[in-house]
Amino acid sequence: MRVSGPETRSLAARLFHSTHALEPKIATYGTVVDENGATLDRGIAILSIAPHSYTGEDTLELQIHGSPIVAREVVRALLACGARYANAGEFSRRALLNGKMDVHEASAVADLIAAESRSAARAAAANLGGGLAREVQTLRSRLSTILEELAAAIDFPDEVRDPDRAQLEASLETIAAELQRLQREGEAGRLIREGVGVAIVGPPNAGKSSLLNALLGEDRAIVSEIPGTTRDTIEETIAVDGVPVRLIDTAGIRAHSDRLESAGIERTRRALSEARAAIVVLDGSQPLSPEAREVLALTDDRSRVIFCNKSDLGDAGARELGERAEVCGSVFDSATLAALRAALARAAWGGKLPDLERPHLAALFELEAVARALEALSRARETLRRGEPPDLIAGELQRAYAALGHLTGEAAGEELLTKIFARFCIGK
Ligand SMILES: Nc1nc2c(ncn2[C@@H]2O[C@H](COP(=O)(O)OP(=O)(O)OP(=O)(O)O)[C@@H](O)[C@H]2O)c(=O)[nH]1
Ligand SMILES: [Mg+2]
Repeated sequence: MRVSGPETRSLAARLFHSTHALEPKIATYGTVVDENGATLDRGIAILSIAPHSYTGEDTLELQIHGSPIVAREVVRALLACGARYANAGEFSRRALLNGKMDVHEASAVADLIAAESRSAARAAAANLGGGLAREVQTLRSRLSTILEELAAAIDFPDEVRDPDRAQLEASLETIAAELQRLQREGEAGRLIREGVGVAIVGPPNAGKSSLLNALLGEDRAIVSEIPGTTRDTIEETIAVDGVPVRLIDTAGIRAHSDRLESAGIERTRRALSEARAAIVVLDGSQPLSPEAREVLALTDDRSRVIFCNKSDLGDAGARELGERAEVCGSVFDSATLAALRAALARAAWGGKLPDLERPHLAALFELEAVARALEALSRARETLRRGEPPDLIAGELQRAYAALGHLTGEAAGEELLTKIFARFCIGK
């Protein structure tokens, strides 16, 4: 149990009794009593003195035996002595207000608590120490130096010469390149946290459910030689290179007396709309059926992997597709599955992800701020190339500068803070 705030020490003196006086950061064994001095439990108390604590305030941590009844009694005694319940994320919020962490680190704490996979937890942990704010601050001060030069040229056109345009262009380009790297890493972080949907589509009996089962390593979906086995959409998540991939197995598009069933087309469309990429499973041993052609047409404008299955039975379809078939083989073959995973990673997120061991953009507002800064920078460079006057360039650079302020916390408004801390649970 944690208590934070200026009254912490007097609370500790009232509710925790020990033969040893509480010393900062020393675990001390003693008795937890209620407001009337009645014993509630025996346990450990650790006192931290401002500013050397998580919140930057005096903080008391009580380690008790953990029975819900005893815990409730201790809380009741704390409340009786004037403490109150923390709001969601209030400890981290106070830490932020007391300068113990920046907005970015506070978001990282929320991400770490919410992490659902090891790679997501590791990515969030890379952000815990801060560091991104410093990196962004460096870029910002480079922008501010340029702005000062421009301002001098604008204010004293007779005494100060316009900055060298080629040099200016080069500086802006390096700043933009740095921001683009931050953007790429930030997007990789989002992928790892949030994952992607991948639709498995194709004609009936092509082996879609067999593929889902094979990638999952268990018999989740019913597989049979009767076309139309899968009726409802089945979803399961696997990890590909640390990215959670939500596989969506669909019922195939069926033909009834020469006509393609419209409900099947609709189902496939719906699954595709929820997915970032598709695996088109075709029976590569057979010539392409009208159903196969329909699925190819439906996925033509999407990120997709065309997979010719059942190579053990023949290659009529695979030959017809030629180069377009990215992976040919069988779901029963492990090399085929490895090739499919790699092709899937390429189709869904362009293959290799940047290394996320170091601080990277994580929250949506951070990515948006960088995107805004990049847009303003690109407009500034455009203005520069057109040979427009320095004040127009300065206007755009100011916008880029302001946008980056959201990342260093300077421009973090109340609304943003509320959004960040709303994701926390009580007392974190
Ligand atoms: N020989 C061979 N048979 C396969 C292969 N992949 C799948 N099958 C078989 O093909 C049949 C259909 O497989 P499913 O996975 O049910 O096909 P589906 O695409 O999900 O079919 P629907 O749900 O009916 O749309 C099953 O009998 C599988 O065992 C393969 O690579 N080689
Ligand atoms: Mg199926």
